[in-house]
Amino acid sequence: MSEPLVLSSQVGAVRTLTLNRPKALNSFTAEMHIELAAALAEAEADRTVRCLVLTGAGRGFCAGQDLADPAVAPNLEAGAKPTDVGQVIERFYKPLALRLRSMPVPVIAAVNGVAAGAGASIALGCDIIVAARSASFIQAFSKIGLIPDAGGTWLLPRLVGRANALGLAFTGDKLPAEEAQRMGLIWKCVDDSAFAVEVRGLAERLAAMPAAALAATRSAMDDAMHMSYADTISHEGRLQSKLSASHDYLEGVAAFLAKRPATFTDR
Ligand code: T3D
Repeated sequence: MSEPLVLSSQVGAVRTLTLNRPKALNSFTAEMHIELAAALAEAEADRTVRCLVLTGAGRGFCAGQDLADPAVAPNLEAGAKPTDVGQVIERFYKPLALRLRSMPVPVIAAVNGVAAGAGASIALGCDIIVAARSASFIQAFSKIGLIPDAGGTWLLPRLVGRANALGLAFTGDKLPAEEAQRMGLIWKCVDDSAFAVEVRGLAERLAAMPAAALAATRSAMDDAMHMSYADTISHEGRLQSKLSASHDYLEGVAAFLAKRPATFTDR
């Protein structure tokens, strides 16, 4: 039997999904998309999961689309019908990016190695990005005549501003993790020797926090990107109304007043 293309494991409340095509730097095939979608649906439905970590097997995080995958690779023969990359985006990358952005729990991208093309976009679409010092981010699209996709053109300027976004996208230069942190593209770059411990510590910490409030924080911040200041304040109020009627708010306040740790359960 062939190995799964996405490995799933859970320790405590932390579910880790590992892209598992290390020989091709975990680049996406249609099959890997299908396995990842199933693993994400499973994690979403499992209430024991309170934090999700997405990472890669071997020396890479994800090198984007597998350019040799017969399902999507361009047919180089003269006169052949062109492959419609837009359809691949709509069928696979859009549902993946949207699902990561709407998970009921925080999502950490643990970028263990190179993240290129759509692999970089998928990492940057996660909530918190932690990268090993040896990792890098490459907007590889320009080198093959494409634009940053899988959310790249939305994410990049918002994360690092237009000047940096266009510089990265036009050149396709390798951005080392340390520089990515300095630029504000990612949350943190950590030494390779400390990477696993750092990711685990952060994931355990987030898993103990009020997941529903964290997921609402993510969506409120995303919504605020296209709302006025005044509308945003009202939107925050509506979300607070909902959250303040929930178990976690009552528990958080009760725990604070009793000077004890809170046990959050909402999702
Ligand atoms: O339909 C669609 O196309 C949808 C569109 C999706 C958007 C995209 O993601 S477009 C961007 C696609 N990705 C790329 O263009 C990146 C291509 N890869 C690279 O530029 C380099 O591999 C890296 C800079 C990421 C890493 O370089 P390096 O020197 O560390 O490793 P390497 O030797 O290039 O790669 C190792 C192996 O992985 C190698 O296989 P081999 O020779 O050992 O058998 C290489 O071919 C393979 N590999 C790396 N990336 C891909 C890949 N195979 C297929 N597709 C890849 N994207």
